[in-house]
This record gives sequence, C-alpha cells and structure tokens, in this order.
Amino acid sequence: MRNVVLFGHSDSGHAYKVALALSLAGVAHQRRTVDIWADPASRPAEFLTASPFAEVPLLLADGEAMTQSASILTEIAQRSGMLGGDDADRMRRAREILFWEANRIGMCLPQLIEDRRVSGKGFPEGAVDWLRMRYAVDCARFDRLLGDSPFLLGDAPTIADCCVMGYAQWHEKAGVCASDAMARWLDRMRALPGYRTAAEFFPTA
Ligand SMILES: N[C@@H](CCC(=O)N[C@@H](CS)C(=O)NCC(=O)O)C(=O)O
Repeated sequence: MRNVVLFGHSDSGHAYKVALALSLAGVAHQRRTVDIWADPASRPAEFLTASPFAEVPLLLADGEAMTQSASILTEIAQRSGMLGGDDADRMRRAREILFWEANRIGMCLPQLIEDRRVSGKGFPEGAVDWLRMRYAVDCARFDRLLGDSPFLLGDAPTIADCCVMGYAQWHEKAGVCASDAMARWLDRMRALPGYRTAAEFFPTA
C-alpha cells in the first residue's frame, strides 16, 4: 500500500481499529485528525469528498478511498500479507470475528459510552439495561473465541484482535467490566511494540 492517509479521531474506536492495524502491520502512513464532534460540513473538503457519511475512519491509498472499518481491515491484511492476510483460512476466521464484533461489542460499547457522555439524554427507558445484558453475553463469547490462545486466532495478533480492541479497550468508559481472560488479552495487546493509545494515534490540538 502506497501513499496511505488515515483520517480518524481519538474518540473513535472504529478509527482506532484501523490505526492499530496499520501500526502493527508496519504500513507507512500519515494520520490526520478530523473533529467528529464538529459540524460535519466544517470537516476538510478532501475528507468530505471521499467519506460518503462524513465518518471516520477514512483510508486513502494511492488516491483510492476506503470506508467502513471492517472492510478497511480486510484490505490492510490482504494487501500487506500481515495480520492474518498471509493465510486464506485465517482470513476467513478473522472476517467471522469482524462481522461478529460489528453486531455485538461494536454495537454495545459505543452506545454505553455515548449514554454516559450525554448523561442518558435521548436513550429510551431500558436501553442501557438491554445493552449491558448484551455485553455480558459478548464477554462470555469473547472468552470462548479466545480459548487458551494469547490472541484471537492463535499465537500472533490479526485484524480480528485489532477489531475487538477498538472498543473493548474502553470497557471502563462504558461502565462495564472485562472478563479475566479479556483483561489479560488487553494487557498482551498493550504490550505489542506497535501499540499506541488513541490519543497518541490522533492527537488533538
Ligand atoms: N460502521 C462504521 C462506523 C463509523 C462511525 O460511526 N464513525 C463515527 C466515529 S466512531 C463518526 O465518524 N462520527 C461522526 C459523525 O457521524 O458525524 C465503521 O465501522 O467504520
């Protein structure tokens, strides 16, 4: 991948997934912070032209625009041959986890974080209980997926780990706990040489 530019923000777990994958895969790239809390119309023209919903992450590679974190993760793995991209079976299993995460952890935790940010304003009665109940199931399923391995698909991290890390890293901000196995996995992820915090990836002025 050449001339790679990633647009993201430190509060976006979706952008974090992609930033972490690029860093762990050693793909040379630039990162640009887009203010996701500002009026979308005020975002840079280059970004608005290429991101149909004005959302991060947006990845530009040699001028080609890519959106949707799960799709971008598979492109990174396939094009770099890293993070599972060197093996068709591992890529299939990684995709399964990407789809699972988008429906489960990637739905619950951002909403629980948002509920706290807005002090519950706009969240219907029972919504938070429902999200917490779903997250408890997600946590147990994460443990099953991880099994006895250090990372989700074996001894080395793949895009599946980058994907789950996006929001699992912020479980405390969402007011929920990690399972013991998830806590140990988070420690292993944070010990990887390419690991950076979201604020390090996307500093704000
Ligand atoms: N399904 C998308 C979700 C992207 C998304 O929701 N991005 C949020 C930040 S986490 C955003 O850009 N929000 C700004 C806005 O909607 O104005 C993905 O996986 O990339």
